[in-house]
Amino acid sequence: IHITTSGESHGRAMLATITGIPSGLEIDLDFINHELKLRQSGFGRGGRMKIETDTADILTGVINGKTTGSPITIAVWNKDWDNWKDKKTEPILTPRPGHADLIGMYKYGHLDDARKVLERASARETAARVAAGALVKLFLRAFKIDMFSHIVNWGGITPSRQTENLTEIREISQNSPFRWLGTPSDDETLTKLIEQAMREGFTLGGIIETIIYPIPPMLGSYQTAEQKLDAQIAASVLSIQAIKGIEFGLGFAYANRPGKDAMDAIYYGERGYYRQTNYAGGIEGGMTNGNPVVFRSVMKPIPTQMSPLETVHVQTKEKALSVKERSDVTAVFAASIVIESAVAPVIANALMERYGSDHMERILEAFSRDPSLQELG
Ligand code: EPS
Repeated sequence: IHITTSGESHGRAMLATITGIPSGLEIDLDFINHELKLRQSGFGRGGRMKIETDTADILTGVINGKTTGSPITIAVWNKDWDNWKDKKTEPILTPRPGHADLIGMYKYGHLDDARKVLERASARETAARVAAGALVKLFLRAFKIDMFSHIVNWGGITPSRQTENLTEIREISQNSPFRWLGTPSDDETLTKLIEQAMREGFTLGGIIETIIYPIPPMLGSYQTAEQKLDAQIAASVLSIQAIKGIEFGLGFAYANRPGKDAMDAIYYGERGYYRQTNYAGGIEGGMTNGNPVVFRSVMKPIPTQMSPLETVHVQTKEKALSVKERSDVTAVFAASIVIESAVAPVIANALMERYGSDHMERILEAFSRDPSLQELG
């Protein structure tokens, strides 16, 4: 599966072209649209989210509700296009720190206006990624592979409720307005912080934990650098706007432990091999080991600030303040959906490498015949 997106934030549409989806996959459009809706959710989004109601318009590759094996094109039409198509915009000559503006202007020869850079660099692009990623999630669902994310740090606030129980984490976080384990009092603290950010013109980032479970073992490989599943997941997550880091399992906390307390001891019982811990975050040697795949991604605060930052006017080279653009105050909730969408094709590709890639029925059949799946638990 390969996904390419195209489109500008205020252009006609955000598009995704998806190649490599096998034939015979049933398309659940409601699911895709629900994912798009989730991407638009969360307290702290900007005015644009009031304009858009993102939905997926599948233009190619699906006939009678099923994929044909041909390239799929999805359009998410920008409603805001109507407001922008005849708009005369002032050139942007004061690049925003933290954004692609300055380097993009030089790289692509847009020294007359950063708008040509920011229209594409904008996180609006993630609408197309989520449409495509949701379709890939449907593929994963056919193999009972599931994933969800929850926020473990939002603007420096960590939810006071903690649990290791995945069912509990899922239930609480997926029903929380902040997609976290926060108590009502945590929700209130965070609401106040976001309101303060709105008032004072600053932005907020956070940390998102993603859990992929159930997930079969043996996805990925230690054979080559490209096949290592953790490396592929990291690459996909780091390709998302504003994501600056990722850690698997114990992650950076590995540094504080002796090796004897940092590996997941192996046991064998009635249901095959099992572990009592999951420090590895479900991946050993670049391969899934059957335990939940767990990783955390950090999102920096959105660089567009309503309280402008110091910058330089690219023509006069004089000190200036960065341009104020309508934006979100915080989009950590949205990022959690985007992360899942970015990772879904990585998992799907690893699965198809093992079980085939042409036709759903044949892939499902090869999957159900794999004898080692039982042993590995
Ligand atoms: C976004 C739409 C954009 C931004 C945001 C993401 O809408 P507009 O530019 O029209 O306000 O709100 O983009 C950014 C945060 C960014 O840094 O570019 C969306 O649909 O997610």
